Amino acid sequence: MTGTAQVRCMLMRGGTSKGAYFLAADLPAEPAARAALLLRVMGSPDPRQIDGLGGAHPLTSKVAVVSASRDPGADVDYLFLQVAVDRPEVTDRQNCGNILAGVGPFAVERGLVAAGDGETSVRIRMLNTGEHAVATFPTPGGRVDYGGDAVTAGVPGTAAPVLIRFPPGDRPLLPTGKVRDTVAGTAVTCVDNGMPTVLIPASALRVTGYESPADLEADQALGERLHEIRLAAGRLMGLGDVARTTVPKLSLLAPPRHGGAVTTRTFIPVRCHTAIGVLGAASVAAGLRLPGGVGEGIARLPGRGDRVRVEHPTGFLDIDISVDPGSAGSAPRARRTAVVRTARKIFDGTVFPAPAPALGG
Ligand code: NQM
Repeated sequence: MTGTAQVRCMLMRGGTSKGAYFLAADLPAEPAARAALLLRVMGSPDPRQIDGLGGAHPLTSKVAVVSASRDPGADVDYLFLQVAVDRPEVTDRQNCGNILAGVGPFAVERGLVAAGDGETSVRIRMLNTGEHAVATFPTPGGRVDYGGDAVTAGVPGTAAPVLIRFPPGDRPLLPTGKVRDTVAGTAVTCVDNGMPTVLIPASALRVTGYESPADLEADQALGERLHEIRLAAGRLMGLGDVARTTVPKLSLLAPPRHGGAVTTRTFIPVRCHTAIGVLGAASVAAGLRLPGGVGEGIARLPGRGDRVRVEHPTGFLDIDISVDPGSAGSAPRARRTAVVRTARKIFDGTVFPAPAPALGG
C-alpha cells in the first residue's frame, strides 16, 4: 500500500459515469479505513465536493477497486463503491455497469492482464453481486486504444467500443416471485438483471415520462411518492429497509418516441439519471421481455432479434438480451445480456486526499 497521504489513482470515464480507479493493493484493506480515505479523495460530504475528485453528482462520485482474481473463472475482481456526495457514506450495496466499462482497460494499463494483439478480453468477477462479465476492447500493438467510432449517448464524440457480455446469472429475474406487484397502491414490476429496479408506468404517477430530469427532481410530490413506493418495494424484494441505500432504482416507463422500445426516467434513487445505468437498462429490458409486466401496453418490443433500445433523457442505450420466461417449475432467468459501452482514461497519477478532520473539539 502506498500510504494514505497520497494514493495512485486513475480517473476514467466509464460509459456515462466517471470514477476513480484504484488497485486494491493501493488502498487500505479494512473497509472502514478505505471508506474514510475515499471520502477524502472524492471531497465528501460536500454538495460541491470542492476539495476532492468528485463531480458533485452521484454519477461522478464513483470508485472502482480492482485486483487480480483468485476465481478460476475471472482475471480480475472489481469492487464498485458509491461515494455519497453530501453524506459521509461509501456503499458497496450496488454494482455499476458504467464504471465496469473502464475495468478491463484499467486492468491492462496496470499490468494485471496482458494485452492481446488486436483486442483483449478480460473476465471480471463483480464482487458486489458475485456475478461475472467479460469485457472486450481494442488493444492494437498491445496497448489500450481509447479512440474509435462508437457512440455512447450522453457522452460527446466517439470512442473505442467496449463490448460487455454478462453470462447467464443464477439469480431469478423476479425478486418478489411475481411479474407484477401492487406497492403503495401502484402496480409495478420488480426486476433484477444485475440491478434491483422497480418499473413503474409514468402515467400512474401523473407525469408523462418525457419530462427533463431537472423538472422531475423539482417535483416534490413526485419525490415523496417515489420514496413511498421504493420503501415498500425494497421490503418486498427482500432488500430490507432501503431508506438509506442506493438500491432499488426506480424507472418510470412511457411509450417510445424515437423508434426505441420504451422511454425511461430513472431515479438512482433520489437524483434522476441524465441517461440510464447499464445494469439498470439491462433490468428494464428484462422486465419488458417478461409477459404480464407493467411495461405491457407501454413498450413496443421488436418482434425479431434480441436488441431492446431503451430511450432515456440524452438518447438511448441498446441492450442485447434473451430471456427464459420460465415455466411452472422454473423461475424466469436471463439467458444472455450484452451491451456496447465506451471508456476513456482521463488522468493517471497520484491523488492527495484532504487531511483527515482533527479528532475531538
Ligand atoms: O446500472 C447509476 C451509472 C449507474 C449505475 C446508478 C450503472 C448501472 O449510470 O449499471 O451504471 O444507477 O446509480 O453509473
